[in-house]
Amino acid sequence: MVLESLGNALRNSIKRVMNAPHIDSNLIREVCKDIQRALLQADVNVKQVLDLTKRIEKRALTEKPAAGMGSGEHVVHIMYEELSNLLGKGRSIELKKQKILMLGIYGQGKTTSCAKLARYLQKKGLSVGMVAADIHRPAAYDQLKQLSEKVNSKFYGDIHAKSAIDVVDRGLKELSDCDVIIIDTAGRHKLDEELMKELKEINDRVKPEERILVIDATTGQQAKEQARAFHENVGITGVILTKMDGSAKGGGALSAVAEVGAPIMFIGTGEKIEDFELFDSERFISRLLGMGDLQTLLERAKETIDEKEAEELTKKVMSGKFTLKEFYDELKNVTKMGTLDKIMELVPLPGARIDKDKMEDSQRLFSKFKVIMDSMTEEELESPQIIKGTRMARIARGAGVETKDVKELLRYYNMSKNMMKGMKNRKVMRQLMKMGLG
Ligand SMILES: Nc1nc2c(ncn2[C@@H]2O[C@H](COP(=O)(O)OP(=O)(O)OP(=O)(O)O)[C@@H](O)[C@H]2O)c(=O)[nH]1
Ligand SMILES: [Mg+2]
Repeated sequence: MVLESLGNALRNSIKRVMNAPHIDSNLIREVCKDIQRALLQADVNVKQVLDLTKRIEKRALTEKPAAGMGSGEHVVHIMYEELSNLLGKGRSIELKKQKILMLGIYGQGKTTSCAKLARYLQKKGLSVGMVAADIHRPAAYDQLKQLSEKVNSKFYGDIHAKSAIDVVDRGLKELSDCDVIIIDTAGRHKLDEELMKELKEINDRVKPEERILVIDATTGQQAKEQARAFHENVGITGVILTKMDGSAKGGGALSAVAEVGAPIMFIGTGEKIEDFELFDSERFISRLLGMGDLQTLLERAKETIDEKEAEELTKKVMSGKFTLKEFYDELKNVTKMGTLDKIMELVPLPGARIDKDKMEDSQRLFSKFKVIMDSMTEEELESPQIIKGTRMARIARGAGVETKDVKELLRYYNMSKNMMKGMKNRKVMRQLMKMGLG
């Protein structure tokens, strides 16, 4: 994976902190130096690295650990938070009628990402059309056209067009019945004034809700400057990080993301259309730093910090709000945190016994449920009772499963819902909330 060696180096720093008999300012300074070196080697921008490590050092030296947290855990938690700040929280794209402009320099994966995004939105129930506004490279038209056939989306392009603006104008008219229109643009270099001008014109004409910058994770230091140029010209609303499956250092792309301050929306993890994931910063950093200890630590930190939040959630669920969305969050947390066995000890979920072998089956089953829920619309997640007949068939098709699997998911959901309703013991409830079951 991209950022592999950065991850290794950071994991070593964590080990060092966690294994130290006691934490003093010398150790903190040394560890900050280690982190600095690791980030610089990974190609993260120098100024950002210095700012980041200075903040970690300052906080580690001055902030007191939360109650119940050891001083080693406290320092690691600060590291985690500061790295998260560098990457931002991420944001998922809204499922609504809109126009999306895709931009970025040459060969970053714009055209491929157009198709990946189209497929994602279609699975959510939106109709999508794509416009080939890259008129500078003749093959770009064919590439997008073929991809649109592959994902079954509408397409507009004109192989003989002389102006990108004309293509966009006509494309918007042709595809006006689509919910979402994705506009693929030509790859450009930030110094290419002509192409930047064209992009600004397209942006002024289309007034797209989203202007998504596509950044290849293998781009080095120059990624930051390029990202800034796009941001100054059109204002970036989100980022897709591509080629995360490679073995590049990746820090250049992270610097670019921090530079424009726009949230990462998706990551591309391969050349195939389905190699596309929603960006989840907590999961991403956990993966980078190694799960295990970190996950336990984060849960503990959450327990102390999120008491209030847990209280809110408890109220919400106690008042009967438990739609598929809450169920989804529950499954996400369960599978992410590996707390399934703990939950099983507390809640006898029917069909999933504490048996170790069965546990793996449950994990697999829950992963399948997540894929199925990814194929649902917001409306269906909010009001699962409307999922019948053709809706059910569409969801099953989108998720590549059979309708009986969708039915099984709904059965589990209903069981959980009844269980939640029946649960009157606040204490157990609170405990469950903390573990993410709600
Ligand atoms: N491994 C990997 N390859 C990718 C990914 N995304 C795109 N690619 C590959 O990167 C190459 C360039 O992708 P394109 O989508 O054509 O890039 P582009 O930004 O549209 O390129 P231009 O239009 O020439 O500027 C292709 O070979 C893609 O298959 C990814 O997430 N992982
Ligand atoms: Mg392209």
